[in-house]
Amino acid sequence: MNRTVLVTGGAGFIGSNLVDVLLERGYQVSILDDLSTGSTRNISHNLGNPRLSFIEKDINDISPVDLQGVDAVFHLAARVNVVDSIADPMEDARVNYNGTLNVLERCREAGIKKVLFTSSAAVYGDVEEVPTTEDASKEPLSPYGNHKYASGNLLRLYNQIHGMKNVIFRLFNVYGPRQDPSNPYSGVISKFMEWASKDQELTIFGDGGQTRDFVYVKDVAASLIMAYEKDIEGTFNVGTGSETSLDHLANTVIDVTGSKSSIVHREKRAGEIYRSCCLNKKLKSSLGWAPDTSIKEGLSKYHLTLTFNYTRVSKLGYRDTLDK
Ligand code: UD2
Repeated sequence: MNRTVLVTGGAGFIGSNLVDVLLERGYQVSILDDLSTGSTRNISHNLGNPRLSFIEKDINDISPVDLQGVDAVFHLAARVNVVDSIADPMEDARVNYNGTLNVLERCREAGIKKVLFTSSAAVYGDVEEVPTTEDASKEPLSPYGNHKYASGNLLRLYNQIHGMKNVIFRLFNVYGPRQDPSNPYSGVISKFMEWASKDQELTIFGDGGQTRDFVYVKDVAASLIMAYEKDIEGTFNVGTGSETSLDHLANTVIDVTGSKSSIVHREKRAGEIYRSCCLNKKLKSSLGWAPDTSIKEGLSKYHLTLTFNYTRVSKLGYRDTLDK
């Protein structure tokens, strides 16, 4: 197998974790990232690696030169803020839809045979079927979800018309090292971990009974690589298949971090779905393994990376998951 790959969004939260595992497994990796939300901080520990190159560029400007010698593209670059996508749907479309189209067009011209794309649970909207299968209805509630869905359709079209193979991963609530807690709409776990480390209150919006399927970022990275190495194709939910309530999450964060934080409940967020969880049978049967780090285990590993030398601990984390 050719081990030269390009990762769009490789300086972001999920992308940089993916790059760590790719390099560990001996791949030659190009990162293409415009650093709009990603950061060189996330990849600085790898910048001296001769098997890594970094191209600072918007996915709308990707050129044939960037794809020379590349066998497959992991397309992760995106604007991920749902609220921003409602405030500025044109910009969301420019990056999340047109950007994907440009990646596919340049890949077609360069003769690239496979694109692996990270879509989102946001394509389903407020679906009745929980746990949710890949075939559930798709009624996205935001331009972000809509553009992720439409981009998945582009990949299917490129498969039908040009024979380009694809993997579409619909990610549920991903958490772990390098998730940025600074935005009001950052992932809840990154915020809880930060508050807990300072013994500040953990704020739960609503009654705390709402659930999410929290999946550890290293499991997502390992699954993406397995999907490439096993040459599977198609659309897959990526989650643990377990629901965790926000009350349980907050208590587990306090437990794992040994924090003195208390928990407060505030008014629920408008327009929010109550339950979210995936059925991950399709991914499990196709890969023979799936993201299934328990919430307590994932939070403990995440906490370790915040507390001790990140690179050393993260390597242990990868070894754990890939050796399964
Ligand atoms: C997730 C995705 C989003 C989109 C959406 C689709 C993340 C970070 N976001 O949004 O991109 O795909 O799913 O359904 O994965 N909460 C609190 N306190 C806080 C912050 C959040 O209680 O300080 C609650 C929030 O009300 C919600 C849960 O935590 O019930 C998860 O919130 P989130 O913002 O991490 O993710 P979510 O599911 O809204």
